[in-house]
Amino acid sequence: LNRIKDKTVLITGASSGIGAACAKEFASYGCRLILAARRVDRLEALRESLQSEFGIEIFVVGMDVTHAKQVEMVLNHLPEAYSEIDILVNNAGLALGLDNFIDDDPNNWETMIETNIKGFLSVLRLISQKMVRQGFGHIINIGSVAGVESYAKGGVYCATKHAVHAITQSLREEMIEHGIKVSEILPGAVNTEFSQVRFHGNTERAEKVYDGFEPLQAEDIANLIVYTANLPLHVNLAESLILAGRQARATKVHRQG
Ligand code: NDP
Ligand code: 8X3
Repeated sequence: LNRIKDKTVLITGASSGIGAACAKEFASYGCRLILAARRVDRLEALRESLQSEFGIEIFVVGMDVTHAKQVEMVLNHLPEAYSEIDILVNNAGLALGLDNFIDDDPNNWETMIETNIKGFLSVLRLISQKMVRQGFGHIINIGSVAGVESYAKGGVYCATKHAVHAITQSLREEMIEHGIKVSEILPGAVNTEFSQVRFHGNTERAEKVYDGFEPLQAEDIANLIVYTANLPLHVNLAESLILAGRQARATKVHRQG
């Protein structure tokens, strides 16, 4: 049953990985899409391919979530046809570095906090306000297994995802009186550009993360996100922890070969 046909979906971080896979999955349900990220060339290419495959309406916009003013300009001035947002996939985010705390580069911390907490909040605030005015909506925040446990060398990334987890739980409580659902997806190891970004383009180190086991794919997460969005109004799949088949915790993976 398709309950989300013609719904308008805003996806942040749509230029790659989980966000791009979500764009395709929502497109296959006939949704109207707003795709946001910094790399507009990638978004344009995605728009072309999804429009020709699914014939849907797509609005592409360059938006750096760390620039609060830009986020406000973009989200408060959406074209008329896209001005009501039914579903937010608040996905833009990144990890930088995997080093002992005492050796780590504080610039990495700064960027993760700016993006995963403050950028995440900028989008969340404006869209929550919009949804309350509309009287409907569904917010789907992308947390992480790192938001419910912590591991050595990843303290600050884990902290940012713990923030996503806390804010999601808190907002869920505030939004029930407005009929707005707030959900969180908490993925384990997903093979996207995540590790390339984390290790500043060191492909060898990035590939090692997924050595010897089959990681999740972006499409696995997109399927769960769309499943969550497509549930009936009286059901909220509030928190979904999704791990790889051979994964028990963030850093506990069974590797073979
Ligand atoms: P990717 O690196 O493939 O995608 C990240 C996306 O975030 C890109 O589209 C990027 O777009 C966007 N982004 C990053 N910084 C900004 C910014 N300042 N402004 C706007 N957009 C930005 O990684 P994933 O798809 O894996 O990551 C998506 C989300 O999933 C993140 O929040 C991540 O923390 C989370 N996650 C990932 C897991 C994994 O193992 N891969 C596991 C658990 C959670 P652009 O660079 O064009 O701006
Ligand atoms: C990404 C998953 O385990 O690298 O959030 O932190 S992990």
